[in-house]
Amino acid sequence: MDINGKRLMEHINTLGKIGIGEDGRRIRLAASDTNRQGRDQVAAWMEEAGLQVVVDRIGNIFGIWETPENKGETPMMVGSHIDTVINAGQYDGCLGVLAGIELCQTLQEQGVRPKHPLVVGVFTNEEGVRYSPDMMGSLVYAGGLSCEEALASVGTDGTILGEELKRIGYGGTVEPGFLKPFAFLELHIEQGPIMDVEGYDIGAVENLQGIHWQQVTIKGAANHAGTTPTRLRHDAGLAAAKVNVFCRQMVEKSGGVCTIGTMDYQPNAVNVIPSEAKFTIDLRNPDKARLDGDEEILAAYLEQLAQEEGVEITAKRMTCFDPVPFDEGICQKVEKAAAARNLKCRRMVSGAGQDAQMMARICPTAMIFVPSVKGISHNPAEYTPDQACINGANVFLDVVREMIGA
Ligand code: HGY
Ligand code: MN
Ligand code: MN
Repeated sequence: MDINGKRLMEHINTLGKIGIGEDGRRIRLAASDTNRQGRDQVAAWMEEAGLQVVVDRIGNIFGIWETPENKGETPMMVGSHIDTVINAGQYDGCLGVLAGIELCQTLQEQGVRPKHPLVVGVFTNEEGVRYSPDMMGSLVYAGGLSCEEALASVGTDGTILGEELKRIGYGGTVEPGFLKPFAFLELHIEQGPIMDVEGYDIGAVENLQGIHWQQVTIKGAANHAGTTPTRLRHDAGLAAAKVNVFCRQMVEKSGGVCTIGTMDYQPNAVNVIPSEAKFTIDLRNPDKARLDGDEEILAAYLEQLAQEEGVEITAKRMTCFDPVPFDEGICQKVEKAAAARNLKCRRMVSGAGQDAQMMARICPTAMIFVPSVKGISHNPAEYTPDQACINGANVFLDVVREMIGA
């Protein structure tokens, strides 16, 4: 049995068009108007596939396929996210959601009556670009963050998530966690270069690296760019640049990765020494001890730097997620299904944060990766060939069929 590859790719390409602005950038930030358009489209496809659509209080959407024969049995859940970063690709998250709906459609068309219900989840704010932390909807669902706290989170634009969800019509009533699945499986693009470079079709994802986000504020002294001698400067911008270079040298030793993806200078004028630099540090490592070690090394460096540059440095924790091991049994099912289809499969570690890492808190969980060409992601050049998406969705179908007794 195969999924309907043509239909899946049509859905991916249609959803991919939603949220492209005049400047050609694809942006569907959590709870924004373009996110609503994407949500409406996915909910419509869920209804077309005969799924019961339910929205919980943090705006997670669930498409439930239950039959008279399996009603009341514990469900399996699949799914991912459709919110994006800024100037995003079209496969990140969307493949997992749309392939989940495709599985339900294919199984129904083939007259299959599974022993367990199948639920397709679309989690709110996986990217964490507008509201922090990332993987928020699945974290709340898994009980790792209170719904009230999440709804009260303030966005980078000063909006309140709960109000935005209501405004776009996705402030649901059902309590997050209302369904306890016996397993969760997420199909996702690798977003890194390994599978493409090494020529693998399928990744059986066995764990996911730890992620620490923090916001750092450096306060120096604004002064004239021309008249202030170097030795008398308290340049917040220079200090921020030193932090970036230090972090790169630090992670080269620890085998982690570090990204300073946002930077806000004040007063941000060409001829004024920056009085303030506010930025985020995204630190990741598959090894918890090394990740925690880097955090300590960085904290000590910030203290030393404040002395050296005569600036004030404060750091505020945004997220702290440990590495997550996935379910060995499900990984073996993925490998077996790939082999049966003569697809080259290898074990993978997820470099990216995923909704699956949160669902692993409440049930046996794993992921299936498909290659990203040149490893490009969080970038409009993100690309996975149609056949690679279809291969992944077919392996996804085989594993889910085995697990729900279809
Ligand atoms: O940050 C991440 O790794 C994910 O894309 N939210
Ligand atoms: Mn993703
Ligand atoms: Mn992403």
